[in-house]
Amino acid sequence: MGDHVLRFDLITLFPDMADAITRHGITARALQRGLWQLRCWNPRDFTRDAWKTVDDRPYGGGPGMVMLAQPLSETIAAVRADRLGAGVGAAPVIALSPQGKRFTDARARELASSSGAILIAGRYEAIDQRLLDRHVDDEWSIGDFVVSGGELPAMMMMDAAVRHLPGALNDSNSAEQESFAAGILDCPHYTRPELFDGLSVPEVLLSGHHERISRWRREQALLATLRKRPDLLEAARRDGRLSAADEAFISGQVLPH
Ligand code: 9WO
Repeated sequence: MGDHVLRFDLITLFPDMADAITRHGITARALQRGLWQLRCWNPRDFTRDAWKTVDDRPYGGGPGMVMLAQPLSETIAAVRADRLGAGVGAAPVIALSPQGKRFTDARARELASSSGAILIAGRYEAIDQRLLDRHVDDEWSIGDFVVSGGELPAMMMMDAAVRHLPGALNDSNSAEQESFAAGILDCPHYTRPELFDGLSVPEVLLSGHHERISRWRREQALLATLRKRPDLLEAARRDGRLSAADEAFISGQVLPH
């Protein structure tokens, strides 16, 4: 680990969709700085018929179309050869599917410190099972819902990973300060003006008293976690990530029923 570039290979019928992360914001800047790489591969370029067919009707009948195994298989072979030629490390083939393992911030961090992944973004109703059986190492899900294709889930995973690369964010350690790194939720944030729509900025944030501000932020984060995600607070307690001061503050809180 450490001695490699983070490279993603995205297999998709809609490579232009990757513009969402290659042309905008933090992920685009990190790409320009050479912190990570993305190559898109279109299975349509690996078809063998004059019509460039990438899908066909399902055996056994039923609605929708199924992605052909052959164009995907040859795309994966081309990706592997290209990665080898580029001298980047081998990478697992991952399909995006609601049946997969849940993608978490912990997985995003692991991904960021790896050689990357070959991501298969399916379209239509499904991918031929034999392609999955032969070539896919893992299936990952971003949640229990169905979307029209694997591209958006793949991009969310890449974005989440890239944010963890050293130097990707302006503030050197802001990824580590973010809610899920600490395992509890974020505190509220405020900017100008001091009064908006009858609501004031909490006095403590205007005090200039850094110790009080830190304590307030920690307490607000604990409070938000207690109210919105008690499961995360329980996990933090179990892992010994709550101080005596944290526990004292939590004990003083009364939950609304
Ligand atoms: C597998 C699967 C299993 C149960 C129900 C739906 C399923 N879709 C797939 C699959 O591989 N789908 C391909 C990608 C083709 C159809 C659109 N695809 C997709 C991926 N829809 N939703 C996702 C997805 C991916 C990651 N996290 C949430 C949803």
